[in-house]
Amino acid sequence: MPGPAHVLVFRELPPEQLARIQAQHRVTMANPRRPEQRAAFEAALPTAHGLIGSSYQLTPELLDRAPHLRVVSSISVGVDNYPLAYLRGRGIALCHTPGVLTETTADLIFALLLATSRRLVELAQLVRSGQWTSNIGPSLYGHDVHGKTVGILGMGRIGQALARRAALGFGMPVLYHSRQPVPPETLGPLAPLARHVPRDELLARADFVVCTLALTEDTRASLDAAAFAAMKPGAIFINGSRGAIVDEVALLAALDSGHLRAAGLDVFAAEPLPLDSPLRTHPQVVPLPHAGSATHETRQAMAVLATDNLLSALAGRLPAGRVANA
Ligand code: 8YV
Repeated sequence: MPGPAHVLVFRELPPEQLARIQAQHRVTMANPRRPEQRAAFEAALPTAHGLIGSSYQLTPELLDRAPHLRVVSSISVGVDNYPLAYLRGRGIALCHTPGVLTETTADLIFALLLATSRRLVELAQLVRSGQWTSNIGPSLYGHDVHGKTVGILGMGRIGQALARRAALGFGMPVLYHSRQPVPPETLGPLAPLARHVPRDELLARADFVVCTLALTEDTRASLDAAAFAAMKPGAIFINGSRGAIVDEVALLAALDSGHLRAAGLDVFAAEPLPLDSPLRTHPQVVPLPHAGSATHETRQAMAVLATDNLLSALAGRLPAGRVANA
């Protein structure tokens, strides 16, 4: 593309990444999630060649207002905020940041397994509130994590990283369900330890059911009342991918009935979680603010890769993080 482009930055970037873009292109900073910046965001669309950001649904209606758009670079691995077919139809490159957040996100998901099963939030609150006045008794005991069966829905990079932690670090039998079994050469040391099973078998046998699925039309609301009912009594449900995959009303019912022991949730159908959501204060829920990739190291790596992707695409080169089939 001859000459400088116009780049619309719709999520805050680290200053040095912003400077890399400003060194080559004209930049407009406008985060539409901030109501006072929405007008500036929409005013910049008609002349934008590139968009970089995350956490905002870019609809075809919005993108129709950007006739010169050549690339959307998302600071995320998930691409559920973007209309893939529409972008493909217009020949607009969509880029994301796979790989750089895998281990960080798997760490947090595994922390949710430990926090729910060992009741870490309750116990910390007991101490913080000054109520630790004697040895804790059975009413505050948790349940072991090591040696229990973990069932992973979706066995992509994050699912496999989680399986490694579980199988190799905690001696946990691993069951997983995905469209296709993962080739043994890809699983590596996990190959003899992680079994691909039908979804219903996973739900019926797992002590921990962990969702690492991408949000697609197939997975939207797929974890519903029937799925929760199929889970083992006393199982713990963990969601580290997208809230819209879960029927939250059905999840609450499964917790309130006592069928599920607990839920660890880093993602919700509406984010930030509305104050009136019963999931926010439910005694058996450990709720986190979509913090999967939220470490200094990883958010920096995501910003660098997203900036690389944007600059490559605007220079007519194939970006490393180009989303396949988009
Ligand atoms: C992002 C994530 O931080 O990468 C993803 O898909 O969910 C997180 O790492 C989040 O999307 C940004 O809002």
